Amino acid sequence: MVVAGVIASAIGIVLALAIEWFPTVAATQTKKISTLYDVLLIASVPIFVLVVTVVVAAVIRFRMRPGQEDQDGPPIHGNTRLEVIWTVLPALLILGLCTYSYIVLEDIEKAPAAAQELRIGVHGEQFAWTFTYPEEVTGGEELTTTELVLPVDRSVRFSITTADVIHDFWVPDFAMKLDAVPGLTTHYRVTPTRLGTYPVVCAELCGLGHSVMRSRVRVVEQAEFERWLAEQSTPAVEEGAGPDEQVAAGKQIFASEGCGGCHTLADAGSGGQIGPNLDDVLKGVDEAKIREDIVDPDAQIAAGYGAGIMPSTYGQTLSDSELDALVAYLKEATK
Ligand code: HEC
Ligand SMILES: [Cu+2]
Repeated sequence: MVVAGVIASAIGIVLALAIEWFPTVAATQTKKISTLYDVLLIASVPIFVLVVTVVVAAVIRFRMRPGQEDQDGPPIHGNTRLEVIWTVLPALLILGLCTYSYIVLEDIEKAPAAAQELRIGVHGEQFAWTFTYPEEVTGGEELTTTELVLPVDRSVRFSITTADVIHDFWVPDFAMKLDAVPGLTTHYRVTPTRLGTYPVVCAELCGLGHSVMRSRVRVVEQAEFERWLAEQSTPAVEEGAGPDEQVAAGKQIFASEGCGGCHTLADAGSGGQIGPNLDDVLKGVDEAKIREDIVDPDAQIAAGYGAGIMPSTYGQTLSDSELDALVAYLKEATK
């Protein structure tokens, strides 16, 4: 039994460690959690193997043979030494693993030594995420955007809120997630360590549009982060821009706001199926109506579609001139 158990445990541990349980390691937090997970695997595989080996061996060795139908087993009245062992060993093991988990938890939540931390607001609303960069980060006005951009190797503390129901702010590649709870502000911090673009997911069933409540986080070099911040504060569309410039800017906004994820629009090359096909429904529609559809999507629900799926935040996150540009573009593209 011992030989079989040791061999099976070794095979089990090798297999368990060979599996990639986590997505890309994109933050210091991901690395520590992944190591913790590996340690838990190494501790639990042998126990699983031990229990199964003993059960299988007992079934084979002590099975009833022909002629034993009327016999009873030996009268056993407990074994104190055995009972002490099987209580104390698991208790020590659990205590050890709890302590280690607690140390990891403290470690990944620890504030960085330098006050170099970024503070960013995360706001959930059926069914979109918006991110707020306070004045201390932008160096100018507070910035609200639908795109999360973070500098690499710098700790970020998120303050998570919701406008309506419970959402859950999850970046799988950071291995961190936390509920956005009505009436509360919740927090977690990460230090991204790897350049790239990673999905942001809502991990709490929050209504009809839950599956599309997704965004992206882009981890970039510090210099590019500063460039991006500077770009955001200058309006994408200049005041008094000509019609062609407006249409061009509107096309960019359509792409960067993720409208194409839900809507088909031939000119933008998008094929989203969640909302109406804009090529069909916007033909001949006037600008005021298109604008209302974007700013207040629930005012008039397109036939055959549910209310509250299209985010109702564009009126706040897009400036007036950006909305003008977007409407001008949609008008032009569906002419
Ligand atoms: C999460 C999915 C989703 C996103 C993102 C989204 N929409 Fe919608 N949109 C819908 C749905 C669903 C409807 C139909 C229900 C309604 O009218 O509210 C709709 C309706 C519309 C309509 C009205 C269509 C009609 O039949 O009159 C317009 C115009 C529109 N969206 C434009 C946009 C633009 C522009 C963006 C980007 C700024 C955008 N949508 C982003 C899902 C989405
Ligand atoms: Cu949600």
